[in-house]
Amino acid sequence: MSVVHLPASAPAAEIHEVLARDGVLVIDSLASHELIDRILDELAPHIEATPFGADGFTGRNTKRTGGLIARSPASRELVTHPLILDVTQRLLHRAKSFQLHLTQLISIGPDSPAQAVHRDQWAFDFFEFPADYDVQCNTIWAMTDFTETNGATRVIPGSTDWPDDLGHTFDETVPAEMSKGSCLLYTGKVYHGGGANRSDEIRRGLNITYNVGWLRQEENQYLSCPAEVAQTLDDDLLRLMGYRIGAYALGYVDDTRDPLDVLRSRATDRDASFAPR
Ligand SMILES: O=C(O)CCC(=O)C(=O)O
Ligand SMILES: [Fe+2]
Repeated sequence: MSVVHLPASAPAAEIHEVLARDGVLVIDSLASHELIDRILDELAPHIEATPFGADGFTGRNTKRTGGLIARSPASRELVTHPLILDVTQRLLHRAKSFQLHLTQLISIGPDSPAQAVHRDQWAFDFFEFPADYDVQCNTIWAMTDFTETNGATRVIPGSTDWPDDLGHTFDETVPAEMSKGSCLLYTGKVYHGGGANRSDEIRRGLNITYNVGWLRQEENQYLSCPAEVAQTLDDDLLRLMGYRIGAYALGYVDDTRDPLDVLRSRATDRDASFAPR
């Protein structure tokens, strides 16, 4: 089974339908090359300073550069992409809210082996979420072309309802090939993994993921983005980063204050403070 490709003009409902069915798809040419290049320029010194992975899973010849909200103002355009947020809302509709889970530029160097085939929702301590409850919606934006040779993400379309099993292999997967600026969308349940890079170039993918508001975020947004930078961001982005109350009362500050009000040094409207927003 191969990966479905839809054009950037596809409606959110159609994208969600394929995502819910296959667990994965590619939206072609969703971001301009100009935006991708601007993000890579902003990140260049940070990529340089990023250490290689410490184990086989993170990749000993792979760099994972995070903290993008603070480090790359241009990346905020991808984090808040309206079509992606619309599809995410549809996939994670069972929860009251969703939030930014992580931002990570994944640079797979030449001669890297493939990553182990896994589910991203295993990050939640391998908890077996119900088959009809999605907790995560993920993107990988192609910052370079993704080819089978340079390490395009490997996926198993249709594997979302399979039992948890650490033993799936590369042979069961297909490469999600796509052009620079395209976006791979996949759920927390679909089996996948970074591909082997057998080329002489670096494969770069920008992993931006979202999870339901009642689960912990993988990247700590409150410390990855310094408060003085956070104070310059608009409310919608801050709420997406987690400056909000999740579900009924998750994440409040001291006397049940809303975290966004604390950041803005203003009083919380008591009547509205626990209302889902
Ligand atoms: O880099 C990729 O293509 C996929 C990486 C991935 O799945 C992960 O790190 O969880
Ligand atoms: Fe993954």
